[in-house]
Amino acid sequence: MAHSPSNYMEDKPGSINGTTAICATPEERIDKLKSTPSENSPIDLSKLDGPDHDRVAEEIVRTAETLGFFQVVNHGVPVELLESLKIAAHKFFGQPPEKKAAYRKGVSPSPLVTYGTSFAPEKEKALEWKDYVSMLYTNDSEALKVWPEECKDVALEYLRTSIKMVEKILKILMEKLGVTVEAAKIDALIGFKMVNMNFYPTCPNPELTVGVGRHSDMGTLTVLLQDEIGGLYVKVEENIDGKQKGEWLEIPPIPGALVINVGDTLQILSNGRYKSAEHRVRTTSEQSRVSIPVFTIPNTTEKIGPLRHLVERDGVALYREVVFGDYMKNFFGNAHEGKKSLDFARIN
Ligand SMILES: O=C(O)CCC(=O)C(=O)O
Repeated sequence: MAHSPSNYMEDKPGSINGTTAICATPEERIDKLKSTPSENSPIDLSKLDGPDHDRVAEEIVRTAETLGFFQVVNHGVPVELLESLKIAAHKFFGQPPEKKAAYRKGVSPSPLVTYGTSFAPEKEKALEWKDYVSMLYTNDSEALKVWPEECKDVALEYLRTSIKMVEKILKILMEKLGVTVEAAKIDALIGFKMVNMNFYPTCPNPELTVGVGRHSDMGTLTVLLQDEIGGLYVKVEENIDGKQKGEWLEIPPIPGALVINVGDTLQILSNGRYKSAEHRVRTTSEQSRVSIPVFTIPNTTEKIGPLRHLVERDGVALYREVVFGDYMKNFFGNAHEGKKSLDFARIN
């Protein structure tokens, strides 16, 4: 590949200049023809408040136990806000490179805001074809003070409204594990919150690159808004509903819907019952794409391990107890490599 995206920010010597830096290795490239779109209908969360509560709750549990990925509608995040978020993301990334570079690691005026490219550029064999801005949440007034002007108001409203939905879904998933759900426990599991905005510039040769490499999320639940371009793929972990283990399903954009995925923390807590979802992103040559995840993550001091009664029931613990801060350090210390992040806690 001769050239990098026009507003790609990475300038480390020896990385973006070499052709290998942005060409994914053949086994990591995404063959669109070797994947099928997921046909799962989105789950209507408003039905949790009516007579269909149990059926909808069961559907959430079942998808968390199988694919670890589902889409939701009537989720409580206003649809107009979703549109404003996409506009704000384009506004942020459409700025001149030097404006965005002001938020790079090491120079950003606040440790809560980081602008970067790829996941762990110094570790990856090939850079991901994306830029991102990451906004860590501590409290409203700090967010409004230090998050980028172009997107702070909508990002904060998105965080507030999606957290309510996350709490609802998490409560259902924890209850199904037989856990009495105290507000404090839920708070600890999603104590650390972050809104990211991802920008995937158009790519002249999408078949040679990756937008985001294969990975699972480290946290509890992730909420994702994707625009109408498409390109998000999830790996089928076990044969189910006519889908074969190892197959990649495309999660099609659905207007007004949000994508939810299970993270490693829930897989560990549930002793493997809930599946953190391995996913990746393909770029396109036609239009740039934006996606906006909200990551909900345990507090760094929280101890994460399989729930005791599940270990008793299963007769074996699949994971050891880890302090979440250590898990996180290991996660960020390595390049994306599927669900390898879970090995840090796995008991062989
Ligand atoms: O862009 C997407 O659809 C997914 C992004 C993602 O996986 C991430 O930011 O970790």
